[in-house]
Amino acid sequence: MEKITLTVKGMTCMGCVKSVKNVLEPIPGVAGVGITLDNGQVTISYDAAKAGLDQFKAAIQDAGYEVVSKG
Ligand SMILES: [Cu+2]
Repeated sequence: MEKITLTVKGMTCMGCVKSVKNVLEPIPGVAGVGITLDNGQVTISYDAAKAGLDQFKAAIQDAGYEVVSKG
């Protein structure tokens, strides 16, 4: 199981947190999503054989948020 932390810009309330969670959790291979609203940190636990960064980025961007950095 891999774990990655991304910094996401644009989340301003718990609704945003929920939106981001909702687009990441259904991705096959994603085992868990943890989000800290204060600093925009999104931590994803996933199976690297099934999912990856490009997919996470695309999903977050499609939801209307910006991935500003990895780590
Ligand atoms: Cu919001």
